[in-house]
Amino acid sequence: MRVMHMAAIIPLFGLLLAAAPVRSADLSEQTPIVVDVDLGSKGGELVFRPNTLTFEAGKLYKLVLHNPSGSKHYFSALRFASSVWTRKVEAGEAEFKGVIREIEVKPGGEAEWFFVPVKAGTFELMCTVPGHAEAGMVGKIVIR
Ligand SMILES: [Cu+2]
Repeated sequence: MRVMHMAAIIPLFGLLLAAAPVRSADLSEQTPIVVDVDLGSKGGELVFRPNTLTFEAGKLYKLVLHNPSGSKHYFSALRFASSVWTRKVEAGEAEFKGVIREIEVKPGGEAEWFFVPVKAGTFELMCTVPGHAEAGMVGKIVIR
């Protein structure tokens, strides 16, 4: 009796598996959601614009860091950086793969950070150039 039940269940299970939709498990193959942020301003203000960034876990983002100012700035959010999976960073003619901790953008420069947030939380963002955070170059990043 027991053997007959198993014989009836196994083909059914196979049918369910065959009917499951085929979906790519490769999150890095998504089309990235583009988010732009300015580090500093043309007028020399020590700000991030916008100063609050919100991301959703599991989606691929392309965060474009622009520096329209005349001095270098850092995008530094260490706890945030360890809560995302970095696909790559593109800057100039180079592409960087691996764990990213912080990014410095030179005057007039730009960097593109491709990542998938993996852990929810609220994180502090700051520029680590001496005096900049104190002058207001701070922000907040939310992963939900
Ligand atoms: Cu700065």
